Amino acid sequence: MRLFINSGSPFARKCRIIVRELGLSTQVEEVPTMTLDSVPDHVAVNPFAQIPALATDEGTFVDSTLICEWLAAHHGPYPLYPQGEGYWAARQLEALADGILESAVKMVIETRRPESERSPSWLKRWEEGLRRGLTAADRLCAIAEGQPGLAEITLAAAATYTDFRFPHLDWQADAPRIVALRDHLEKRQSFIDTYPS
Ligand SMILES: N[C@@H](CCC(=O)N[C@@H](CS)C(=O)NCC(=O)O)C(=O)O
Repeated sequence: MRLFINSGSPFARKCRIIVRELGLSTQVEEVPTMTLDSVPDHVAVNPFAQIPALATDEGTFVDSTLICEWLAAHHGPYPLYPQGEGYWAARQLEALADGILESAVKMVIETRRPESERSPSWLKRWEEGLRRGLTAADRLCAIAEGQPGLAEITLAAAATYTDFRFPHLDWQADAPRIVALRDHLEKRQSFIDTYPS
């Protein structure tokens, strides 16, 4: 299998963590990819020239959550979500965590534009959304022992990515449970191996 990634991408990191938690590192070749180059090999797998993208003998997949679900279904079992009672709360937490990531990634893209093309009002809107997302996710967040679910993985990756790109945001006092979850999960080998750079 080939997984198109880059070492900073938090969406790719979700998949890279699942690959490691599943013990699939030797079966998944990580292909470092410059998305803006729209390399034909990459675009053939992801028409949007985004990462992550997964090529397998059974087909190609875009979208980090779908890729994690496919890997867990075909190379698991892996407890991506709790069964029963906790399922919808976990999916809601995951959606909030993905929303935090989307806000942060949009801010990164905007700050990379030439200054004359940047929109301070959109940057402000995305930063406000990111802050509200962290506060909302903090209310649902808890630490569980054992292999982490996809909601917890995504939220911890979102917290680390926010600090990696925007160390000045100073959000931690508003989301202490997320800080504790992040500090707990970043000690796992799968997280250490994929720390953004
Ligand atoms: N919903 C997608 C989002 C993927 C995404 O936004 N990837 C970013 C990198 S973190 C990307 O490829 N950006 C380059 C671009 O959009 O051109 C997922 O979950 O995989």
